[in-house]
Amino acid sequence: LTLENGLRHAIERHELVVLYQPQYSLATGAMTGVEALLRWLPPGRDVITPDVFIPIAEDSGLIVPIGEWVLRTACAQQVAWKQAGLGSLRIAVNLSARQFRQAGMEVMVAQALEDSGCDAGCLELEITESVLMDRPDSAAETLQRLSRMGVRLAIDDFGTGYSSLAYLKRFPIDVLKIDRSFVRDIPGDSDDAAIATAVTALAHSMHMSVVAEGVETEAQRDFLRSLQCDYVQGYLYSKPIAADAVATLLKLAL
Ligand code: G
Ligand code: G
Ligand code: MN
Ligand code: NA
Repeated sequence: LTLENGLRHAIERHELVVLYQPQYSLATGAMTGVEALLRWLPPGRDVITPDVFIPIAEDSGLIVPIGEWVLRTACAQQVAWKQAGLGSLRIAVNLSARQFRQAGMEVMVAQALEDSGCDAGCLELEITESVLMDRPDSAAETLQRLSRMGVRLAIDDFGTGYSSLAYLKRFPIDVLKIDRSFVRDIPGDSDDAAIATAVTALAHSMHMSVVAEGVETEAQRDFLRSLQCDYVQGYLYSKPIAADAVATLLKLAL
């Protein structure tokens, strides 16, 4: 209850911070995008990570205004980097179940894009398999509306949830994110190597891109490159960092 009450005022008290984890193209080595990752900094306390407060935000419904704030913040940041001459990065934003199911959520997304001036094609929304599988018919309709707006759709933590491969055919998904639990032990673990190989091949054969998460070693990166995995993110490249630190990295690469 204490956390919930604190969270209730976190936006207006400026206690929420969006960090950005860079994503790199394995083909070119360039930073092509970032994933927006929320942090909560209550006064006089250590930072609280989303694993702790997202479930509270979800249960209380606070995820709806918080999620909208994250989306608007990330879209505004995308435009700020572009206007600073740092290029047009793709921004990936996580959507929780309740947010995704909120009636008219695609109208909220459209408004956030319009108000910020961010191109729809630069926004990628990350959804987990369980969110899609719970009510597949209404999920399909929401995804179709978002897709028609030009927003890219990614499945987060791919392979870890309950899912059916049939939904990949049915839903307009653009990106599969290989969960870091499958990346951790590649290339040594033959099962994980087989899963990473199969997910990449499946994605490409269905005209989707692949992002590998949790890349921490050069051996993991080299193996993913050999699979022609498209994008990587992880501590080998960068942990989630503040927007100005992203700008610094982009300037170094100019
Ligand atoms: O950044 P970190 O590794 O601590 O994130 C932990 C989890 O919190 C991840 O599963 C991530 O998807 C989720 N998360 C981070 N930021 C957001 C957000 O803005 N909205 C939602 N719904 N989930 C988030
Ligand atoms: O579930 P989702 O993929 O949205 O969560 C991303 C989470 O993974 C974030 O909390 C982020 O801090 C964390 N993360 C990002 N890169 C790495 C990594 O290389 N190793 C580990 N262990 N965690 C990572
Ligand atoms: Mn994610
Ligand atoms: Na993930």
